[in-house]
Parts: sequence; structure tokens; C-alpha cells
Amino acid sequence: EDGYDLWLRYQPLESAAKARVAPAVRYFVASTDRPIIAAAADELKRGLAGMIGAAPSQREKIDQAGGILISTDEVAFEVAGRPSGLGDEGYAIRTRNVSGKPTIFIVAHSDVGVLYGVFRFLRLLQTGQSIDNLDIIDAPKLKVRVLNHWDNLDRHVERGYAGLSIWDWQKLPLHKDPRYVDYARANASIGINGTVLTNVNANADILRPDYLQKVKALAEVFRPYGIKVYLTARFSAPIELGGLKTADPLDPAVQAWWKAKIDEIYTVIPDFGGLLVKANSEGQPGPADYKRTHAEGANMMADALAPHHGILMWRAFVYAAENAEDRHKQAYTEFQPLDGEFRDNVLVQVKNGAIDFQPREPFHPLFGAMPRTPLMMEFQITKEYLGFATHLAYLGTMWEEALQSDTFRPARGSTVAKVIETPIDAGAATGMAGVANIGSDRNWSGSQFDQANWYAFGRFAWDPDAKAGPIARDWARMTWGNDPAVVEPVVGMMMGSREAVVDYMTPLGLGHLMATGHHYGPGPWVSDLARPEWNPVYYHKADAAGIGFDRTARGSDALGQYAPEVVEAWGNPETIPEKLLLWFHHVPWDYRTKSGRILWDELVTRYDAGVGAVGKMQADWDGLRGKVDTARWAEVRDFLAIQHQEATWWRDASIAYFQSISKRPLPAGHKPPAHDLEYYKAITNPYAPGQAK
Ligand code: BDP
Repeated sequence: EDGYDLWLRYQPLESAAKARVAPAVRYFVASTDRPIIAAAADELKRGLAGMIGAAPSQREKIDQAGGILISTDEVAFEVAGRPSGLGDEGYAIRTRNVSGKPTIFIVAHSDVGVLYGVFRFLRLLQTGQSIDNLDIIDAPKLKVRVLNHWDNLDRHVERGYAGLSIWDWQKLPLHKDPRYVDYARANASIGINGTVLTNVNANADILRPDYLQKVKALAEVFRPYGIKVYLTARFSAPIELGGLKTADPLDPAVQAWWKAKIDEIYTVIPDFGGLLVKANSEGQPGPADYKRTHAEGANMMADALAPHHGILMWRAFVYAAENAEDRHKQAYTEFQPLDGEFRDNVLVQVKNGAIDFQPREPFHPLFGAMPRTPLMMEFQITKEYLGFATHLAYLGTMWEEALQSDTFRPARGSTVAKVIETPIDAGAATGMAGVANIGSDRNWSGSQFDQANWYAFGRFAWDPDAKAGPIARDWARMTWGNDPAVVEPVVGMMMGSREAVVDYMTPLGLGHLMATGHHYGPGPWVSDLARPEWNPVYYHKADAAGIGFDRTARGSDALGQYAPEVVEAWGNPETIPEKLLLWFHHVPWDYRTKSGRILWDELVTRYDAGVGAVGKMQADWDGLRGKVDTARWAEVRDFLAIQHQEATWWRDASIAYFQSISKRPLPAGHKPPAHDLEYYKAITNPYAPGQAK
């Protein structure tokens, strides 16, 4: 095994389970003349062939025991007891007797609902659950569940650590790599229903007719799996492709250009999903270049998409060179006043935190603050700031933490999950995007364990109220096997892994301390970059008096962008959760923390706890030798060794640097860094992949 099969390995069940299951899944009935139903039937055959050694046969009707009925028909609903609450994409899986013959019904109102139901049914078997007397109803809580590929047209993946882009533009449209089908299967299995193929730092060329033919070829592969394609649009495309003098959204010629371009896209791809735009952020062109607002820019494109039912995802990740305000505040400052000004088919896409996908950030203050604008969540699946693909960090716990944060807007209990799940009015769009960690590596994600983050993203996009633990458990069972002696340690490693990264990189609410360019190793001393907010020293503000960024009313007052309840709780160092302490407060080095230790000692203790947790993961993994296949086991072992070495690097470099400022001794029992600060400052990392370019 090399990881290519992801969580869809369909390994043989144990003989007892096989004997129990086989009689119940002997044949199926389905309208396989419909492409999505055919894909569902294929998956059912593939899964059962793998797990019980025999693919079910296809029959015309239910006429004997052991049938599976896959259907969207009224009569099937009737027999299945008219399950409600399925919506457009949900499904029910129910056992019913048909003329005395126990039959498994997988029913939905749409073909894609049926496909999701089949994957769910297979998951039951993959995770060792009973399929007797089934009664499952499930439906996605969000409408738009998309991956964002940061893939450039030359196949370099920005912040990608799994090889080249899987989109082989040179060979498309004539050659469609079979891998595209497996990509679609994997996504459909977790309910992802869209993919943005290209980088947010967009190249206008993707909108050229020749590229659109290639995009069309991908759309054809994905269509039977319920996956729509989307593209990123470069705001200045009317100039670059259209030869216009301006991209001003209020200019009629510009509007006409976008309308014609979007009409053209829909002629080529009738079910095209829509566009994603990064504008006036990190050098990208946008409406502000013409003194127009984000809403004016977005609405222009949204108007052109609307007749085709396309949506526009407009990113709120903005911070401007000329703006001296705390970077934490800038997106809110620019977007919140625009609440209610966006067209109905615009989703404003907001990162989980206000800075940038750090190992830990408080939730973004825009959530809950724009009640008249659909906000969609943007998570980063690729681990730009959490050790790339080499460090084991399961992000499910991070996403659960972000989604379960209470915005208190409009009232207690309005969690971020609730905010994004609740349409602003009937029928309005909702969504979640995940920056993909997929590349052309055999194992797709650059490491075995990073597949779990792709998997978990799909599950959270389906249900933002999901819990990280059960998702980790499902993934572990499907990916490594159902033996409890494997599942328990694997889940244990996963559940503690992100906190370990936080501890050895950015404990106690620190953030953005990484080295320049590659974002891999530590660089808390960096202070020479062009823009202040690119420098780690801007974020930790360590000085002789203490450490941390005062974002209370005494400081930048970024905290003031949150609801009063949050301001009250977080405005006081004694009541803010300690894990966010230094994000909002500048506290003295001898500040007394909850453990009774002074802050400096606590910081050192956390760094060591992080390194220690990686050592524990190594020991746990060593215990699994021989219990999982050798090739994948050995890869994980090696990566954990790299992680341990680099966690130690982070710990040592950070302690060496902060000690040069705190001027305090290390607490007893904690060993000094292996080298002096100059040594760590001199380390460059020319090998780090996936940098911006
Ligand atoms: C930052 C990345 C950069 C992205 C940017 C974004 O370093 O490569 O282009 O986010 O999200 O995290 O637009």
C-alpha cells in the first residue's frame, strides 16, 4: 500500500462480519442509465467486492432477499416510510421488508443524494458497524462545499507540499488522467460538491477559450460525482485578455466584457459553478484600484453570473500596505460596513481567523457581524503554518474549536457554525471552502496523515457542528484498519497533534513567528521585511517588560470588533482562555499563569510539552509496527522523526530568542537550547517546497 486508495481502501472484512453482511448485499436495483446513479452503483460494486469478496449483481426489481434499492422514485420513498428532512442532497438509508424480503433502501430526492447515501452505506461497513435494521437520515447543512486549489497554470502549487498540481493542462483535454476520477470519488465520498481549480493569486489565462476546453474536460469527469468546477478570476482580466484600458467595475465596457466572458464559460460548461476572487489583497488587482468598494467589484461579476445561477465567492482576506491599522482589524474595517450591499449570489469568504491560518487564532470577528451577507468559512487544509506535510497535525480539532466559538451575535449560542449554517434568508447560499492539500504525490496529500485533513474538511463542510473525535475515528478505521489496537493509538495521536504543534511553535496565543518566505521554520526575530505586518516582531512585541500584542482598548482595540460579551471575557488577562492570552494582551514576563508558573516559565514549559508530545507520538507509532502495512508505517515513522527534530528546532530557536529579551533563567529541569541564537538566525531553508512565486 502506498496511500493512493485514501480512505476508500475497501479491505476485506473479517470472516465473521463477512458472513453476516454477505446475505444482505447480494444484489442491487438502480437506474444505471443515469450517470450519477451509475457512479453510485460502480462504487457499491467496488466497495462490496473489496470488503466481502463479491460484487452485488444488478437486478430489475426487488424479488428476493438481500437487495439494495438505490432510488429517487416516489414509490421507493413510500415504502421507505417517507423520510423527511433530506433536502436536495440528503439521503435516507432504511431497512424495509418488500414482500417479506429484507431490503436496504438508499433513497434521496436527487441522484447525488443517492451517491452520498451509497458512500455512507459503505462507510458503515468500512468502520465495522452493523447494517441490520438501518435507519439513517442525513443531509448537508451547507450548500457550497468546495476545495480551493492554489494551483498555478505551470502546475506549481502555492503552499502545496504534495508535488505538482494534479491538473495536467498540457495533456488536457484529450488525455484525462484516470486519477481525476479517483479524485472525484474521494471528494464525493465526503460530500464535497465543488472544486475551484486555480490559485486565488489568479492568472487571467485560465479564462481563455483554449483553457476553457480543458476545464470542460475536467467538468465532464466530475459531473457524475456531483462536483461542479469553479475558477478564480483575475480582476484585471478585461485588460489582460480583453485589451480594455480599465477594469473599473462601473465602466460599461468592463461590465460587458465580464458578461460576455461568463456567457462564454456557460456555453462551454453549462453547469459551471462560478468564480472565486481575491481582490486588493497582497498585490492582486481589485475594485479599490478604481476607488470602488468590494461590493461594487463583486456585484459586477455576480450580475453576470446570476442568469446562469452561478455564484461568486469574494474573499475577505485583505490587508493593505497603506493601512497602518493592526492587521487583525483590516478585513472587518473594510467589509463590515458593506453588510447588505452584496448581491444575493455573492458569498463573502472569510478565513477562520483574522490574520492567516496560524496554528491557533481566535475566530474571525466578521462572523456574526454581517447578518445581511452570506459568509462562508475558509479553512486551510494544506498546512502552510503547521509543518507542511511532514508534521503530523490533525486539523479537525482546530476546525471544531473555530466552529464552536460563540460569536454572541446576535445572542449567546450563535456559534460560528450557526452563523455559516443559517441562510440570511430562505434559499440564500451557505458554504465552506478548504484550501486543498492535494498534489500529484502517490499519497495525494504529501503524507498519510494529511489525508485525514482532506477527509475531515469534507465532514465539517457537510456538518459544521460535527466533532473532530468521531471523524478521526472513522478516518483511522478506514485508513488503517478496525483493530482497536490500531484505532485507539492512531486517534489518540491525531487528537493531541495540533495542540503539540501550537505548543512547540506558537504557545499561549502567539502567532505568525515563522521564517520568511517558506513559513516552515522559526523566525521570531525577523524584523526587516518591507511591510511591518510581515514581521514576526510585529506580532509578539516582546520587550524587556513582557510579551504579547495588546489588542484591548488600551492597545489596537481589535478586540472591540467582537461582541460585548467576548470583549468582556477576553479583555481581562485573568478571564481570557490562556491559550489566547498573548494574542490580546501584552503581559509581564513574571505574570502568574493558571499553572502557578510565571509566564516565562510557562512559555518554556509549553515549548517542551510540544516537543514531548511529538516524542510520545513516535513511541505510540513504534508500537504499531507490524500492525499496519510496512510501507505506510515506515513513512510515518520517518516523518515523525523529522517532526521531532524540527519541533526541537522551533523550541530551541524560540527559547534562545525570547530569552535574549526576557533575560530570565530557564526554569529548573528545562535544558538550554543546543546552540546560541546566532546559529538559529543563520539557518536558511532552501529545500522548503510550495513557496509563493
Ligand atoms: C497566505 C499565503 C499566500 C496566499 C494568501 C491568501 O501565504 O500564499 O496567497 O494567504 O490566502 O497564507 O491569499
